[in-house]
Amino acid sequence: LEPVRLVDYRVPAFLIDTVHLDIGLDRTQTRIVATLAIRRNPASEERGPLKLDGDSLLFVEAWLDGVPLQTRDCIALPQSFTLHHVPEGSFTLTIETRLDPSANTQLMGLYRSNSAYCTQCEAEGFRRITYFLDRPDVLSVYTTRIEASFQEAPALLANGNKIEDGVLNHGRHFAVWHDPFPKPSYLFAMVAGDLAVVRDSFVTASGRHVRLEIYVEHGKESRCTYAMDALKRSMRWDEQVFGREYDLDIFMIVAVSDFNMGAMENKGLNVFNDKYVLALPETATDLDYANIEAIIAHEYFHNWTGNRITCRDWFQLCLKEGLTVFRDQEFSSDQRSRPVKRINDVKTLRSQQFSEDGGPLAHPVRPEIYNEINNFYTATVYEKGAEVVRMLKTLIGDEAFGKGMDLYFERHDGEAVTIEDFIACFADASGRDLSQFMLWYRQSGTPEIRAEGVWDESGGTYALTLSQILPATPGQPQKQPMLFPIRLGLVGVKGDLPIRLDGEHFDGLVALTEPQQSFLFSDVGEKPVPSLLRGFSAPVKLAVDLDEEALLTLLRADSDPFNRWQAAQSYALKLLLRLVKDSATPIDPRFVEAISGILARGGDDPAFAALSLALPSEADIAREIGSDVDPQAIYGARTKLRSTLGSHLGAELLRTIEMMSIDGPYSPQARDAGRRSLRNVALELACANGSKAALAVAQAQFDNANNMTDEMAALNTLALSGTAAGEQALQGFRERYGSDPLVVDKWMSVQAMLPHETTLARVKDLMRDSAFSLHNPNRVRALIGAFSANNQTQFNRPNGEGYSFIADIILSIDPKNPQLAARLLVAFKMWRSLEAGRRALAAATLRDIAARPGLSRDVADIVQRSLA
Ligand code: HT7
Ligand code: ZN
Repeated sequence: LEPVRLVDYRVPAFLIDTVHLDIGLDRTQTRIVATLAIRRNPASEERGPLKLDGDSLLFVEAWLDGVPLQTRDCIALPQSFTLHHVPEGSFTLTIETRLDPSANTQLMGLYRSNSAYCTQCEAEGFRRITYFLDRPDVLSVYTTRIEASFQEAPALLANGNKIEDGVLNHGRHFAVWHDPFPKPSYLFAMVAGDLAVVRDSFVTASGRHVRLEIYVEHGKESRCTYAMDALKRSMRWDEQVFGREYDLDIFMIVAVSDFNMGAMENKGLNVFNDKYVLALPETATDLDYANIEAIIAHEYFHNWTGNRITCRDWFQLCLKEGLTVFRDQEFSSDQRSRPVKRINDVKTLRSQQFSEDGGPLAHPVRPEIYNEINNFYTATVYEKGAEVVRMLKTLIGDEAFGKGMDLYFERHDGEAVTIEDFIACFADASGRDLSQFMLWYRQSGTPEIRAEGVWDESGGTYALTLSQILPATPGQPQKQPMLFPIRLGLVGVKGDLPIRLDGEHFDGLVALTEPQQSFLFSDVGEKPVPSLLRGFSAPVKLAVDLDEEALLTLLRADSDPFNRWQAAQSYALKLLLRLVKDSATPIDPRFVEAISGILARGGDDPAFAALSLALPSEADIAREIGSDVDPQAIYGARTKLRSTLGSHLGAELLRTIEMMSIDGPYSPQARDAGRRSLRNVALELACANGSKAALAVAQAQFDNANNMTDEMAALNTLALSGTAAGEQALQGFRERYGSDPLVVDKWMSVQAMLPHETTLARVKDLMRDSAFSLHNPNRVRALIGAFSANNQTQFNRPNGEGYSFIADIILSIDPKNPQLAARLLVAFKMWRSLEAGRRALAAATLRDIAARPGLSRDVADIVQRSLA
């Protein structure tokens, strides 16, 4: 593999000012004629030939300023096009290529999904459509003419505004779209097909009328209501909170069923995985609704953070992704409950990103080297990237952050920029030196913050010492001390103590910049419990020795909701770690009492109570243990604790289930979703000891639910029970929803995640189900991905069967869809932390994959880094 390095970045030797694409659609013989207005880049010193990128292209013919090129003038290969003698000044180069969209199984470039044609160009898919300078710092104005059979594709869509359409001979028709905003090729999109459309409109703050259109398969129109509503709320929120208005006359979303990721922010024409558009109460869960809201917002917000201001090169991916995740998190926090959203985001960060950062695939938020860019759409770039933006806001304050964002939009609109350009706006807006902060973009690994406090009763002071430990990560054995915003307070029995720092009013925030630093708090009249890292103010592991009593104080009296939740988690984790070591450890009655207290107060904030009741996951426990992990022992410990809670709190759990029931029609709003989440966490705990009464409640819920959230929760609980009723419920569900792929996906996932000995055989059986296909990423992720990423005991079966099963699937998917195969392989990211037997089997499996000839670059890159 030939790596690409940040240090090798050079400005492009040529610029392409305009692109005219003429696309003649045909299932197997699509004709592309691209006319590019090209000139040398005055900022470049290179004087050589023009070399355009290509990927598996079939060249037909080329013209220079309208004159056909001869074979001696240029070389056209599948992977590149070179023009030897470049004219002075501007010139037009026209190139014709042929494509077979129906043979495109990679889902990059122009491909077919169901009966529609669609494109995916990020990161390097445009070069699979035509030869181009396929890099994000080449910005061009695009005009796209699409021609197709009217019967096959009545809808012809591309970026920008439609400027012309018309009917042609032989049942064909055409449309011409013009996008006035210069953009990189990765934001190009075209869709054509026989699709239904749902229309609405939006009036911007300055009074401009924007047409809104969502395109879906016929018959799915009624499932778009929530997505359309989320879109309008996103548009308004971006105006109100970031001062950003939409800029074209039309905004379109197309839902397709074959898609490698969640969605794509193409200018004016977002393409979505249909899973993140389609929702009805009877087909989508509360989580689906929340995801739809967040992803619709995320892609819409890219219009400014990503499209109007884009990345100079792919190393800067977090410039658009980290910032846009931060923006979508803020949006969801404003639409729903801020503390609940924060807790959920931190749960995701810890489970996805901390595990990545602690293993062989660790990389900085802004990587400096890559083999395959598609493998860098990671939790580190997205989720840790968002945390870095959040820390920036915490450090410089809301006002300076707002000014910095305004400056960014003002200074860089229409440009392709770097993280340095972004951070300079905040340094200028705040007057702060942010050079140490930049290390967050350069140093990989999850820092550990150790905290020790000493209370001096006689002087009423509390000395807090914080130190930072920066673990070695691949390619980074040594690190420089980083800057951490640490929000904190000191908590007494009745709540936060009004303390001072160095004799001054304390605003709740300290900055840790040295390897070790001490802070002296005064006015501390009672023995305090430190509440550190409030709101999870930095993406770190916090090591602080708090005993059970201290955790109970935080649980009861901390003013910070995040740390109240964290106290419950830390308490449970302590208990679980002891149980993993010794399964005979008795369950601490104070913990059971604390859980009972959470249940009793559950009605005050059900969503928060649900989060506090949910025990740390098996993966959370594994991460905490860190090495020589035995997934079966973890499962045993967690099962014992759940079952004990179920036995001790049975009556209270049943009461909560009853209290949280909702009369009336389903609403996806946070209030009702919170009640359902508490009810369903309680249901799961109540059934954990096999209680007949609780299982009967689950059965009734399964039979009578008026929404998919409750139905799925009941199905999951029944299936987990391993009873005949569970099997019957699974069968009944399949019969009820057999023709709805997105619902059948849920049914597959529930079964793939069962921690039962029989699950691997069940998954193999399900692969033979008529609804399953190895060609569709959603189906693969629902069954195979759920098994490898979310079934700790069965994927990590002690005899290695889980590993070899997944390896075989990866190898069979790789030739068709390398991106999908590479993502499945990431399931092995924690292999080094397993106990010796499983570790050896996982390593052997990875070595076996690595030795196969003809691996894609995507899979070869992940497997090599995993083994390094
Ligand atoms: N910016 C989008 C990334 C994306 C993508 C990347 C590689 C291959 C396929 C892809 N589909 C979408 C999604 C986003 O972050 O908004
Ligand atoms: Zn994004």
